[in-house]
Amino acid sequence: MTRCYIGLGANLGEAQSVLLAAAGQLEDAAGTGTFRLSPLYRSAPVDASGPDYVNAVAEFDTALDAHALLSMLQRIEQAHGRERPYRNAPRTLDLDLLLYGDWHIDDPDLTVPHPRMHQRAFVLRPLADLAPGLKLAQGTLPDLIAACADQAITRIPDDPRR
Ligand code: PH2
Ligand code: MG
Ligand code: MG
Repeated sequence: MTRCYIGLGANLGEAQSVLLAAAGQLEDAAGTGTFRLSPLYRSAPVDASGPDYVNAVAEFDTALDAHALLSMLQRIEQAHGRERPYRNAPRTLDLDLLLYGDWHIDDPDLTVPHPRMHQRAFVLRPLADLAPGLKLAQGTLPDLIAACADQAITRIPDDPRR
């Protein structure tokens, strides 16, 4: 089994429910074992425009290899796309493979660790909630988080119903 971290993002009107539904699908697909979802964050778009995003990170152990995991993420993204055909936006949900064990993968369709994760507060903040001691090649999470202090991000209060 390999411990993986998945970045979840959505910026539709119902972004939070989309994201929580996707997290449930990830948990189901992950099967037995640990599954943890970080707190949710609202974040201003980084290198993008449009509404604010809801972001989170999921952690679980998987028996899938990295490419099979990527296919699973794409299937879940597509399922949400198909459920909202009236939207013009091509992407209603973004599931990014951030970390796959300590693997380094540099394939045309998959780069792990995610090449921009160390610069994005919307990844680093929820990742630090789950794994505060984790170190990336670029530095510790607290140091990397301090370096993107200019990015607007707030934690969404926990919903006691979930
Ligand atoms: N995803 C992007 C580009 N910019 N900004 C925020 N705040 N959250 C995201 O998930 C995000 C982004 C491309 O995937
Ligand atoms: Mg992304
Ligand atoms: Mg993506």
